[in-house]
Amino acid sequence: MSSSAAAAPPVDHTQLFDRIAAAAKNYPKPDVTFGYGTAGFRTLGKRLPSVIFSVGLLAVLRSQRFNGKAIGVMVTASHNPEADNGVKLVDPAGEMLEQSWEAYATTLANCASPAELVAAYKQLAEQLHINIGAPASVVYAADTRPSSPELIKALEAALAAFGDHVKTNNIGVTTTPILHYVVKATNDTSGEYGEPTIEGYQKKTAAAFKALIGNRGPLKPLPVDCANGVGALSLADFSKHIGDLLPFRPLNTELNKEGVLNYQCGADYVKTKQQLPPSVAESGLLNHPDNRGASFDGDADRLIYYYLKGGKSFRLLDGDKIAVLAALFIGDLVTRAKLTDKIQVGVVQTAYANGSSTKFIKSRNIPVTCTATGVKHLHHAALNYDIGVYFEANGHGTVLFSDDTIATLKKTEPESPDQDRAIKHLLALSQLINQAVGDALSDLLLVEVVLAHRGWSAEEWDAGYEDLPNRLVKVEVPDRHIFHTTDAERKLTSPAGLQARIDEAVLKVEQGRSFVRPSGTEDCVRVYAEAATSSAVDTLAAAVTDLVKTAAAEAAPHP
Ligand code: G16
Repeated sequence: MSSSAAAAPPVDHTQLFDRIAAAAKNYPKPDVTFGYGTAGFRTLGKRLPSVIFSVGLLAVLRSQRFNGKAIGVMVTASHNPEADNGVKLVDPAGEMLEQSWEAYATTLANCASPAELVAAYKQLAEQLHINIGAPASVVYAADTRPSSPELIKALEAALAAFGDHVKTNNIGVTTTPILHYVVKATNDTSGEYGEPTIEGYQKKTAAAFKALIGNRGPLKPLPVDCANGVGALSLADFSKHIGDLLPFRPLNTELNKEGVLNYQCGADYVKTKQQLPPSVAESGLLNHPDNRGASFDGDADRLIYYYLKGGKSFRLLDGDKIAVLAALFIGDLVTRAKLTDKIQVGVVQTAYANGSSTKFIKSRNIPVTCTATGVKHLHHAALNYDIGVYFEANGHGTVLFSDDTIATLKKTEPESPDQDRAIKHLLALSQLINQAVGDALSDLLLVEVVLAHRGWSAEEWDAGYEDLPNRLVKVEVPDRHIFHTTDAERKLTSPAGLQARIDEAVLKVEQGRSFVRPSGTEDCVRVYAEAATSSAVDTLAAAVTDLVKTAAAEAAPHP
């Protein structure tokens, strides 16, 4: 492996296959069927070495498909428990792997022996007309999980089989969004996106943040729950670039203690339990009504805000609230920039979006699209807008500015100082917000910018609309794969008859809505319910959970 990929001698295919087979022997496949899910492969870390090895092979093929552009490999299980791990591929523009290739990843991951793997790899290359001797480039990183170093070794073993034809860049332990950024920046031939390094990300983000805050700083200290994950590192690094402009109060920053990653902390905990992590509550940092706090997840691609109303009662500011805050602010800037005829702002959500948020956004004449769960689906839909604001309720999301929008902003001659400021702010936002993928740190800075510009506290931000009471339940079932959905995952097509029973339960409660879908990252089925009152939503969530358990038990094979 080296940086001289283009100059390497031709590849002897037979020798390459032999090297792959020899290396693959060290990574035998366990007796598990793997599937490329919502965000790549996810399961117990100890089951994954063979999968990571096969992902290394696919990353090389994918890069060759794009004439040697860099492909990313991220080793992480994000919000999952510490014992889990995962891996996903990142496409050249920093986006999630194109969906048609997910099936190829699954095929390679399920090869039972080195010989089968080589045969499948060879067949895939032939089918896709890819020259396996062509140069390739792979950028990779991992989060802080204990199983990550072993998995990185498995990835490197696969890449090493290609010798000098594969250029590699191990950027080390970092967040998922930074890996996406580095991939995008590496492939950006214009050189405008930023330096393709972790430091380049920090510098670019800090410069945009400083420009947007201007003389509105320093901002009030912000407690940030880092979920005992890699976000703690990037937050500390970033802090050095902005000094006291936004003083962080980092919490849950234990990276070397066993069992603490995502445990009783982090964005998923807050969103699911609808309460402060005990550590944040105990810190007392939120006791003042004007204070706000934020939680990342284990790889810092999700962000949830919260505050204590009156210094006491917990209020959640989730992905929906962030989407509304961002969309209205950006919409106002577009109006002030006098570009409403050229730039359309739209919002993309999933079925998990609170019904009140969707209603509120529509009431402001902002179009809303609903997609299936998974950043890949939202990102794709957001590209249909000039400025696409996409957020999952769980705190995953970003804002995408189309190339045409950037060009329009750059070429518009302002006729007033206010129009000039609005254009400059929009351009700075496009630099601040990670254009590759949802990013907890850059989203946090976006929220802080909007609050500073509006002069709002968290409570004022929250005042726009009232969430309908809602519940999110994880239901463990013998086989989640029997659950199939349609209509952006809002309806079940199987098990037979279950959807009709859910519909009946929904009709019994005021403003009821509920849906069921299999998780793509955990071994469970997720039940979402919302209704007019807290007791009604409890009743609905319990009823649907029971229906799911009964249907799953009926479908399970009897001993
Ligand atoms: C991943 C995906 C998200 C998705 C989440 C939960 O998040 O990137 O788009 O919302 O999984 O998915 P599911 O309900 O299918 O388990 P993360 O933070 O784990 O990478």
